[in-house]
Amino acid sequence: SSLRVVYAFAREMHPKTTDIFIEYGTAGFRTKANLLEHVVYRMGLLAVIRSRCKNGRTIGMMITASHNLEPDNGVKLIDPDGEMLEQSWEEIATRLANVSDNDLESTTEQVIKQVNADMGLKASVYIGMDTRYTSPRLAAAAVHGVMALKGTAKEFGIVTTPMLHFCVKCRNDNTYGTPTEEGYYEKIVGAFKNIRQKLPVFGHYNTTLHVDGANGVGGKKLNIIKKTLDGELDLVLYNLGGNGGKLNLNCGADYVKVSQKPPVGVEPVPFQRVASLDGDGDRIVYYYVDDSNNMCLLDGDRIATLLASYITESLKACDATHLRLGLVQTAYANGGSTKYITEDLKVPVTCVKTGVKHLHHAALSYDIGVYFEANGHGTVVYSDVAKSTIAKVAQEGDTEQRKAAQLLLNFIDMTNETVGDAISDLFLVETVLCARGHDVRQWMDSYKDLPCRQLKVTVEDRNAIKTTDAERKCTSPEALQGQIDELVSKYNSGRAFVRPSGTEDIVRVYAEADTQDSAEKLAAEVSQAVF
Ligand code: 16G
Ligand code: ZN
Repeated sequence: SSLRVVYAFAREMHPKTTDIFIEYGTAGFRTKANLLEHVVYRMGLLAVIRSRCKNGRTIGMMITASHNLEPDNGVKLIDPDGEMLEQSWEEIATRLANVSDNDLESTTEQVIKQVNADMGLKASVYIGMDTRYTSPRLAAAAVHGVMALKGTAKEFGIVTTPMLHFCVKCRNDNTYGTPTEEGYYEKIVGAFKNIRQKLPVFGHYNTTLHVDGANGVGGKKLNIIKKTLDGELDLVLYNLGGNGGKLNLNCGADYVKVSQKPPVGVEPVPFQRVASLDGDGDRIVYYYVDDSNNMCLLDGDRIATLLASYITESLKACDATHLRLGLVQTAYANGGSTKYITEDLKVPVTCVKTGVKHLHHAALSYDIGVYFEANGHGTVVYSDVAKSTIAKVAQEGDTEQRKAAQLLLNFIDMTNETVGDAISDLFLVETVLCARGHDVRQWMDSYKDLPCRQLKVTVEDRNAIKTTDAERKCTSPEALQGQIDELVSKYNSGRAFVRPSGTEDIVRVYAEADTQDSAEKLAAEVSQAVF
């Protein structure tokens, strides 16, 4: 058959050169770039099969390893609504990635049967990549995979991960926007400009924002956006990838969050507002240094509470408080934030397992769901009911209500609802700060974080650790949770948990307590118990 030729081609062009088992994890496949070519080729095949299962709707393929350093790369698939690949397909992806070249043909046939794909249908795949030097070669392998099964591949070149999610969504639902990079700017940046015409700058808000681009794609795109802004926001950009700056090295959202240090290349100026993006532009954290040069981090929890409180106020102004607003967090959310959200904002909180897909899914069960990981990945999702209710108020409410609702509609347009998006989130945060006339200190003053510490522990088999209750309780090894409980009980406001990492061969330990000293001690003691 003609497919025979396809598999022979795969063996020659994108041979499997390693026996190391690779798994479709929390963020797709991610490993050293030189181990990935056959994997990406095979994901091209799978994307075509997936598209045909979805009646020819477009599937996305993003080549990136996000916040990992330059030598790594990765690939993940995007479902037709711009969401992460459906979980039940992860096992299929893993199987296809690991079979030998000889078994590729029969395994592909098996998969096609198993998922009942009609291979007579057309298929469409959108392919994007980050700035890594290994990305173009991998994107080419992706295209080969798509063409091998007679799908249509469209390459977007270098885009942020959320831009590709957005384009996939738009391609399958043209009410959401135009499926191009320009369409993205038009909708998201356009909405921001609209809002700024309605909101005068006042109070302590300063239109200058400093941004660390992690030497990745997010900074590059902000540099394009910057030229289209007209005083609404003055972006001062750092770490744009020039001058030998290395991707994610001592910079970017992950570095800033985990090390709690300012990124290289950004001079610490007291109380200056800085945003730090990650390597593929789907995460953002803010920070400033105070007058004693202390690092003050405004992470995903802070952004989530800022957005949730603003939307709550907007719903009141629209007289639409019957819409159920909820917030979704993971076990990493600081206890201080959870307390503030439930007790002060009176917004319900759901806690789920680490990984964007879990948060996104849980957020969809509210009329308006705000979700963020503490690491800065998150967004807001609005149900159709929420959107139509607000649109109705914008038409039929009294003058004040109409004004509030129109502003909220712009706010929704500015949101990339498909996935966490550093650029969209940046505009959302800037809007709320501007609307309130707030600077970073006033933002920080809304609640107090509990001191915390994260540690990594290397163990023989990280999967020996099993958890339940959104990873907050450990079920195996059997005695471990008892030990953790006992350690935690010695500290005021103590909390700790352990979980196997989904992206590295380690166990992660998290601890918080009333003082930094206690948090450090508790984390160290729990690590000992794991080891
Ligand atoms: C991935 C996840 C991120 C999660 C992180 C946890 C996506 C797109 N990304 O980067 O949400 O926080 O993994 O890593 O789902 P860990 O399992 O190593 O702690
Ligand atoms: Zn990322």
